[in-house]
Amino acid sequence: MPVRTIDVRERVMEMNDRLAAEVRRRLRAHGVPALNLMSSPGSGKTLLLERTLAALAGDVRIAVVVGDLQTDNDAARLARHTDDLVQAVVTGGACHLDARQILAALDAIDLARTDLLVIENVGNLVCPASWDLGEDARVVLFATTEGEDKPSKYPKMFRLAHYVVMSKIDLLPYLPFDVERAVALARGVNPALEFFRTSALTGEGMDAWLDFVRGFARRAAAPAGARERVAAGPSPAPEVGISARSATP
Ligand SMILES: Nc1nc2c(ncn2[C@@H]2O[C@H](COP(=O)(O)OP(=O)(O)OP(=O)(O)O)[C@@H](O)[C@H]2O)c(=O)[nH]1
Ligand SMILES: [Mg+2]
Repeated sequence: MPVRTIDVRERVMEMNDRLAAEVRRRLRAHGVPALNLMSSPGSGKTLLLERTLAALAGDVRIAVVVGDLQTDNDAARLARHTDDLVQAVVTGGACHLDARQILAALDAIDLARTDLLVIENVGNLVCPASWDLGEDARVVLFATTEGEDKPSKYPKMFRLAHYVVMSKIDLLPYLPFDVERAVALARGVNPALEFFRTSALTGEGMDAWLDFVRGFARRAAAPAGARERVAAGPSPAPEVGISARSATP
């Protein structure tokens, strides 16, 4: 009997691409841009988001979808800082969010009164890179506690990102972390990357990040033609409309 081989992974990724396109279509229909926040576990995604929600309350209406392996701890932390919706996705062990989960979360979000969607992905520097969620731009947090070499060790995450938030800079006096080398290694992987340097704890560098978030929400709400050009921010996005299939590890 002939053996038929089915590339399951390929099909799963194709399906994700289709669902991500649907997420993108729905968000664009409402002029809502989306950021996908990714990093290793504990790099500071939730604290950065907590501070961002608190600082921009009453200014930018931010809806949040947050993925967690097992708990809704992060969703509970974030919900304390916003009246807008925080949608928790417990992935049950999966190491990344996928577009189907974002699409389901959108059903519970009032997009007509949302200026910006921020997705906090599952803490992982590998899996989330391969999954297009329908975002306009990808932000990777890169904590000073992680060592400068992370862009070289996990190049795909940095290659497909648009922005890097170098987090926990308040710890620099205590760490053998060379910021310039870290930036150079990241730019070696992706020369188009733009950097922020923040401490969500002390507030250092947060103004530039908050200006960016404010601007990202506003510019992307511009009329369709302009939106296409600006949704990914001030610099040309390396790969807008990231294809999950072309991004397999
Ligand atoms: N010193 C310092 N600590 C920080 C900073 N940002 C976050 N932290 C701390 O780092 C730890 C992890 O922060 P989280 O915001 O939970 O990190 P996360 O990336 O959301 O973690 P996961 O969702 O588990 O992947 C917490 O104890 C934070 O208080 C910072 O700028 N400086
Ligand atoms: Mg978190």
